[in-house]
Amino acid sequence: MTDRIAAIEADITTLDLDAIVNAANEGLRGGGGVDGAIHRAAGPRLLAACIEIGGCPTGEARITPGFDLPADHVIHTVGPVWHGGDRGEPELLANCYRNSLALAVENDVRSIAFPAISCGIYGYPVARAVEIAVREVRAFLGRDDRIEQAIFACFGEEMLAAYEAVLK
Ligand code: AR6
Repeated sequence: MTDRIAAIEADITTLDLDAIVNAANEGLRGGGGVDGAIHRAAGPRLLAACIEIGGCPTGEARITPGFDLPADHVIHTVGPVWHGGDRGEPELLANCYRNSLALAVENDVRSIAFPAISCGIYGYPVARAVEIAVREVRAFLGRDDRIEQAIFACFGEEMLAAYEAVLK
């Protein structure tokens, strides 16, 4: 069970998996952070596919091809903006992981990587977000064996340490 979930220090755009998850915004129009990196690496067809989809409410997920990325698919999910924690942020963040994984299995995705959704521009406290991410991915993989590998792609040593503290 534990070997199906791992945290590694990596630029998520370099990972050759069935899917990588993007921490997008509701407009699905690209942006900064990991979203910008994914759009740059996937090429302009990704933005065209996102425009076609139209948008994605916070907590939900949408799927596109990976285009020029090594990954076959991009699952775009929209994390909550942190407002202090009493505006449903924990549940919305949990929904990002649940809905991304549900969409993954619907699309025969067996290997997937997540960035630390909401932990950058959206300001979610890292320790709290990591706890939710690990809890939700563990719970999903525990009840569904179709995901063979789930990776937390950490940008920087500090983020890796935050995941390792919760995973062990
Ligand atoms: N690989 C892995 N992780 C990364 C990468 C990368 N290449 N680049 C950044 N990170 P953020 P959010 C980490 O801000 O907080 C965008 O403008 C980063 O260090 O990308 O959900 C969207 O369009 C941080 O730990 O996402 C939205 O408007 C984590 O990814 C908004 O930002 C998430 O940081 C979403 O904000």
